[in-house]
Amino acid sequence: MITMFPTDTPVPHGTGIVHIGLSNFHRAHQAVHTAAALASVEGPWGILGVAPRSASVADAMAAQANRYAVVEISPAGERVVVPGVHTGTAVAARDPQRVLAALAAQSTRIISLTVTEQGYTIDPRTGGLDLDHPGIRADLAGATSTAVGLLTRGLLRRARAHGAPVTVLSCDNLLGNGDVTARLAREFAAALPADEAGDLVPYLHTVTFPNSMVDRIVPATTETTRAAATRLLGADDAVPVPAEPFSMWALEDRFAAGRPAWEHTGAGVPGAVFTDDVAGYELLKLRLLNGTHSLIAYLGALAGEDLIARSAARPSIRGAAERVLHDDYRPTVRVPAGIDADDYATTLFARWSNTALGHRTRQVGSDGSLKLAQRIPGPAAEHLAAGRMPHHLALTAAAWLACVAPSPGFDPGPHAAAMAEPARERLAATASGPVAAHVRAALDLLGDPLPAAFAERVVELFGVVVRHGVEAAVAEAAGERRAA
Ligand code: CS2
Repeated sequence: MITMFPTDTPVPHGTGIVHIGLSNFHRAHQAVHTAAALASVEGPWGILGVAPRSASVADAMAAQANRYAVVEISPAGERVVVPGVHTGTAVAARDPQRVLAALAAQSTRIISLTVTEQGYTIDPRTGGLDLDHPGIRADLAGATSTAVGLLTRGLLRRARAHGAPVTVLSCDNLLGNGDVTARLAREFAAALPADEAGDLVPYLHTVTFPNSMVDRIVPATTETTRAAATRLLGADDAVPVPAEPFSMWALEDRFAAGRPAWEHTGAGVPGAVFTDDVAGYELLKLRLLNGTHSLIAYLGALAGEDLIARSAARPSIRGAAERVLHDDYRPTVRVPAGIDADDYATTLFARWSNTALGHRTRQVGSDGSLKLAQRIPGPAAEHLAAGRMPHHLALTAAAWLACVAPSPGFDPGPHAAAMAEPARERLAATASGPVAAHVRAALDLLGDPLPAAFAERVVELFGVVVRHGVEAAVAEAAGERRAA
């Protein structure tokens, strides 16, 4: 039996969007903003939600007429929104031909992505496509196992079938996410056999790749989320999504074949901002929010905290977070017109203090080698070039390493152990050797080579964390104690 939840959103006519990555984030961000847009201006903007591999969310949504609840949670209370904008779901690994056909359909005007930092198969040394990645190698030979392979093969079909315009919209936390996606698609196309490349390369020039900044804290679904959804909907939902009330989206208005009226407020979220200064929004968010978030997560996990809100409530971690945000990140960003940096920072600390949300340190701490590549080397290089040591960026790197590849004999605790880290094995290989070499190998994974002085500071702080713990390392980074 199909459960229909009540929704204010009219069922969209037409599926103008194919979205790759049926994550909680997509379902609580782009889907809700699309519901707001459609409530104001109708259009063919239904979304086909494509899960890359796992069928669980796709199948559960299909059994619920593609609907689910977004449960907004804050200490002030709970509220439910049912976006109702998906017109179908698919699983790429199970049904690649159906997904390729949808990507190639003339009615598809936007292909959007939330595949997380690691889903882009980037080589951190070049910032371009990792042509040695086994999935990319398979996809160049005809498979569709990676997001870049799937997307680009879909675009090749479009080029061959009709050449109708389309926009590719990345909604992940990557600096210049549209530009990066365009580069990856071009590099994939260039590596294809000559006949395929010959058809695809000219078509790619017609595809637009707007940059976008996305922001909403969206934890993993738990039994608490399900219970809240049941209470608020009066029906069971197998796949509800918890989210904070805050949501923000800033995009470049470069859409080759139209777009939903995302500038409209509704469904509990403010309208998206269309701007030529997405870079300003991205830097502000990736550094002040995501960078500081990482430090709170790693220090918190090491201090035994399961939740971000409880970590941020510890005076020492709160102090370190203030320092990394104000001393190390803020001087490296140009605040976009209309945003007050002090208010922005104050709001961040309020968002991180949402005790009801249940956002876990292990979630923010996962995939650190890929996330920190976006959060540490750029701002660190700026400070070091100006002759200043960014102590709290060094502390972030040290705390990450202590969580995912500690020295033998140091137990980082269960929350650190539960963090996913694709480079865990590689990092483990150097963990029992000299700390300087271990730190160097870890920093190399983050890309941009940083001056030796930064690595030395990470070595010192890593030593303090594993010998004396979080409080001592925070004091050391703040200059209140000498390295022991
Ligand atoms: C977090 C982000 O997991 C993380 O790395 O920093 O997911 C963060 O919650 C979102 O980007 C908020 O928009």
